[in-house]
Amino acid sequence: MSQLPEKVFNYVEENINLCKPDSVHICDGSQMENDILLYQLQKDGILKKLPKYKNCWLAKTDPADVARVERLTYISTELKRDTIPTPKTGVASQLGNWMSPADMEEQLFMRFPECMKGRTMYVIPFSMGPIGSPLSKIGIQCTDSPYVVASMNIMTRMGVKVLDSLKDGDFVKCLHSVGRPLPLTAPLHNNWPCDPKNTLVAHFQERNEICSFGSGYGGNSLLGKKCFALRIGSKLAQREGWFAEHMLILGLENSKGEKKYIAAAFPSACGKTNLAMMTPLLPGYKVTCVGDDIAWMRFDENGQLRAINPENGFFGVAPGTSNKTNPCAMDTIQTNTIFTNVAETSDGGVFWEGLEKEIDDDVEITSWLGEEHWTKEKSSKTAAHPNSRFCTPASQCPILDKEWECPKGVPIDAIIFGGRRPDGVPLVYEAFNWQHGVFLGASMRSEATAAAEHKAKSLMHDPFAMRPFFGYNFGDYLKHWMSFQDKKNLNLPKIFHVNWFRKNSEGQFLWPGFGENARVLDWIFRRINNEDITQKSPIGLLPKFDSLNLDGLDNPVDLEALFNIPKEFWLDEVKALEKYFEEQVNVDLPPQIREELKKLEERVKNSA
Ligand code: GTP
Ligand code: SPV
Ligand code: MN
Repeated sequence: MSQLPEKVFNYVEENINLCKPDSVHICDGSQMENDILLYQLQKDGILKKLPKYKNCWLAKTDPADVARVERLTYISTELKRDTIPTPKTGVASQLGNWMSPADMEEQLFMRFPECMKGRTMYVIPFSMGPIGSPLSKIGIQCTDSPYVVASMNIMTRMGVKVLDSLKDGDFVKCLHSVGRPLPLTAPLHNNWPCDPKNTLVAHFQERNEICSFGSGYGGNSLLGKKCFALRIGSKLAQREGWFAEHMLILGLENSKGEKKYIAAAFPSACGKTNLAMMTPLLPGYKVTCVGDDIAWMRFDENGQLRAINPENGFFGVAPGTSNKTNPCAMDTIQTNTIFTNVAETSDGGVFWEGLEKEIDDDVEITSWLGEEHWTKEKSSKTAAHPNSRFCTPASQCPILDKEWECPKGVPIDAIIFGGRRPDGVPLVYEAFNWQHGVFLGASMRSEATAAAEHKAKSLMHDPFAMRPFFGYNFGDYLKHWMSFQDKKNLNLPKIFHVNWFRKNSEGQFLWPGFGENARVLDWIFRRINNEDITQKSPIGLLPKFDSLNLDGLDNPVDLEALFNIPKEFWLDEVKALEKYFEEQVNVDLPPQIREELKKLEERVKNSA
């Protein structure tokens, strides 16, 4: 304790006085510490060893604690307007939840005092981004969950070594408790302590502080991820002139050895991990992975946009991951991985929807809910929870980019937006310019997924894939993005929109997706080189006839169905966007976005 820098010491002491843990453990980040922790987690029945693999573990949570809780996630600023745009009268904001710092203090005071009694408080110094990179930031998380420590050890650079680069500098304060002091007053489910009734995830922007109570799961508890890297991060980025985004980063190399880096924002569970690790099915191309979820980006002194991945591991959606769809992820998770809420097999392995063809016929499956001899035919429930995840070290990814820890970041040549759009939205199109590109980000919509508490299948607005993660007023966020248009000597990347999820009238995907998405990346690559392969459409630049490389595709695709732009659909889309912007962003909407919407409407109206 006494070796901690003074500011850190004071923060830890405050938390000890508030939460009253029985003991305190400062994480050194060593292998031995991790081994002991995993042993303890196993002894306490929180993790189960998976003997089929090396150092792999299974956690099953309380079934009431399986995803982020957006409605219990708040940003606290003195002025409400600094957190969310004032919606139109009578409309509830969908762009985040605000509470005044005073009211939030009161809420926290009802939860945190003595919340760690009988437990150990772990102090985790961690770096988001390579240690010492000028783009990196440091956090200190105090938590009473050893599962969180083991996960943070994978997801961040963690341990006392981080404190060297802190010196007198500032850090983001992160306090987390599962909210179940000992002795327990009610039994646990699956030995998973949590307090869903009192869950609260709070962010104080003015003092770079996060307090999370009651949930042990994912983005609620691994505070470096969504809370720090996106919500606090986006605010830091606005103040300091950079971007903190819900984006993957990939490297793309063609057969001539020419290389580009691309960042892409898709909403949760819409394909970032898959794209970041894809095995291209278009010969000649190589994809390398820099990050699968979050990008911190800044223009350098030459006006080149550069990105780092602030994370150190992947917290990826398990269902749908297989050797067919994502062999690189499958390779990555064979060792040193913590699985949460997946099903287990009688040979000591894991199972989830999508692995049907990859398990032996004679193994038995036990579902995430503990249903033994689970079969698809017999059971009404899925084997794995739809938001079940693997937590695995990035360093194990077979296609990890050589420059992934480069302190100055990798140069970004294109930005992609996308989502799950069953109708009307073409496979790929390019923005006319930066302003139109920002409009495309602002206009993103997608089918709801299991990564949060929403009902699936409804179409939700999810601008920039950031709706659950904005750290400040979305109108101001748009102004921040727009501000770069007028800055001198910036090499603004081209912006694209993709949709792997368009369906035919039978409800089948029109595009094979996964490794075949390399064909779309190829088109984007050639556009970065300014090849003349576009044609104008009312919504943006579409691939010229025949410019998308379809050579060697297993099954023919219906290009007309993939690329047509139905006039009625787009007139409705314009109306939906107009309503959304008017109701949700209201007076905070930058005029340029309103202008782009008007121009879109005109172009669609005047189209054939
Ligand atoms: P978060 O970690 O929640 O941010 O999700 P993500 O954006 O990383 O999504 P991920 O890559 O894990 O994919 C989520 C789901 O989408 C999985 O079930 C995938 O199988 C599916 N998916 C990914 N790419 C494609 C694609 O190109 N086509 C189709 N049809 N499905 C895809
Ligand atoms: C997401 O929901 O976008 C995730 C998972 O990446 S979580 O860490 O739970 O936010
Ligand atoms: Mn994500």
